[in-house]
Amino acid sequence: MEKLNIRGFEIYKSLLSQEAQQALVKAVRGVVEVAPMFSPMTPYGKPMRVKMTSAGQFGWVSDRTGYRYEQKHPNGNAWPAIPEPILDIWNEVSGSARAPECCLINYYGEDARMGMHQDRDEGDFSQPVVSISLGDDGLFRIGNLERGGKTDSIWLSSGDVVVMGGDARLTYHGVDRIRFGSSRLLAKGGRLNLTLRVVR
Ligand SMILES: O=C(O)CCC(=O)C(=O)O
Ligand SMILES: [Mn+2]
Repeated sequence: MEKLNIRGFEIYKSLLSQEAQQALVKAVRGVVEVAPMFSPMTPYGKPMRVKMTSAGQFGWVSDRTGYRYEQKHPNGNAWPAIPEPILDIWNEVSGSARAPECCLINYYGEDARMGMHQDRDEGDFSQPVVSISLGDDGLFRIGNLERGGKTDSIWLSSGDVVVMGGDARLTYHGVDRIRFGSSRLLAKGGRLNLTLRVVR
């Protein structure tokens, strides 16, 4: 394990063992059985390139009316609880006394990416966002508190964990591309990213 700090984001390289990563994949599979992945529409009318679902009291959804947290999956079911092995990571690295209320699960297939954005749909920006990477490597870009300007990029690999908090809580970030097939954790390839968030 190596801990880096890039623009205030704390990056724990290789925090999770292979066994821990496998346990997380199993936990995600359990979530997806109840709350299937879907391809959200952006408010601008373009489908997102990532597929997503959530666990927890709230799930993050996007459609023509905007981005927001909802207490139900688009299929009408409540989101499943956040699995214990995922909560354990929050407890280890977040430094927060609160519990996460959402675990957003993003799946990146071969051509998926995520544009530069801030995570700003939550009610308390003193609470960090904790991000867990599984599967293929993803090129993560870290910018500034305002759009534009210089950026730094780092490859996030399976088992890496990033804490986006403190003064960097509203820093712009995104994923430019993935290295499809770089990991054998997921049988069909691709990258899973889990982000834990306190919503209220
Ligand atoms: O996939 C990642 O590493 C970042 C995901 C992200 O920024 C988000 O879901 O808001
Ligand atoms: Mn984000």
